[in-house]
Amino acid sequence: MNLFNGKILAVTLMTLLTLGIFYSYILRHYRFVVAFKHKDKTSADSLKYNQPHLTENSRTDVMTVTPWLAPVVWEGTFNQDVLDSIYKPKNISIAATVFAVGKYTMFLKNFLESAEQHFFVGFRVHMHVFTDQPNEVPKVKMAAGRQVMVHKVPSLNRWQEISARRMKQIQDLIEEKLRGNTDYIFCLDVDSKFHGRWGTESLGRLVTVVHPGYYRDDRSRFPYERRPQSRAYVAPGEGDFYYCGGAYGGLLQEVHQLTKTCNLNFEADAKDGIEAAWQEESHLNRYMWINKPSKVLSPEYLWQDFKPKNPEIRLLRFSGVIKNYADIRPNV
Ligand code: UD2
Repeated sequence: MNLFNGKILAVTLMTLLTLGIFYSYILRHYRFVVAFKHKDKTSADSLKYNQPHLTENSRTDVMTVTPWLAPVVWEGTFNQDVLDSIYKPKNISIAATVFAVGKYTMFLKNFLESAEQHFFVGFRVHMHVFTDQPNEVPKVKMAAGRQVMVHKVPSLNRWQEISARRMKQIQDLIEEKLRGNTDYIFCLDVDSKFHGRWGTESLGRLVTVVHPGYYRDDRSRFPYERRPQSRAYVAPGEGDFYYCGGAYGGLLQEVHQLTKTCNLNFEADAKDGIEAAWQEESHLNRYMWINKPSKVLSPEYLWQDFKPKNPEIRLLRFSGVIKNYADIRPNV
């Protein structure tokens, strides 16, 4: 009898154990199915792409990370599908500013049309055009979720002022119109055209572009402001790269801090009767020396049409057009 009861007990325990294992398997499988069903199709984990290898580098001909560990973005260093799949579900909003004062309105059509083809395609973009002649802003067909917004600004009779005053107007735009509805902002020169993708790979906290004219040079040749009495001063033996005034950006609050600081320094210099060698570009360079950018864009992101393409430039994305300064600027 005892033996019989023992056998029943053992069989019961075995059955319960088997059922338990089977139940936990079903439960795990069921959870997996549920998770799979709810998976966002645009998220990175649904993408198939080549395995990244720590012992391989896709670009060995150029610097791909700065000494302060900021990525330097070149064609071949990123996977655009992975990046887009990270930012797409976030529904980010990107603002771009562009100034066209006086004869520079002639550049707007190409700038805006090429931006539609290459600048954050498929994302929410607001192009903020600042001009003294709103009637001269061309009507450009924009994709859904993208818009041109025109802001009237006074015409000035010195190109140096037009260029430098942009910082204050960008600061005001952020404070008055963009806070709370925009994630990232890029500030761009109008006398330029997009030729290739400029997208999510360029996003970062504080983003700047290395100037195409100086990236192979020793820093002693960079055209930094060299007079110590200017707030844009960079001492000999200092400075990382020479950055363009024609393209920079990042998170809204970071660009706010940058434009506010550069503008304050520009104004304080003006009170002292000094204008930095390259106006706001000099102040930007000083700022980036002190506040290291979190992402550095290679000169693919602002080339100059008059320069032959160097071999390290595998994809030209944005480039300054050839222009006759004497014809288009209000002063020489
Ligand atoms: C460089 C910089 C520029 C700025 C300037 C120094 C690049 C590619 N460009 O360009 O950003 O830092 O040095 O001040 O890095 N503008 C007008 N109307 C005018 C004059 C200028 O709208 O009459 C605006 C326009 O948006 C133009 C920008 O100011 O793109 C810069 O002026 P620029 O292109 O004449 O200056 P540049 O070529 O010396």
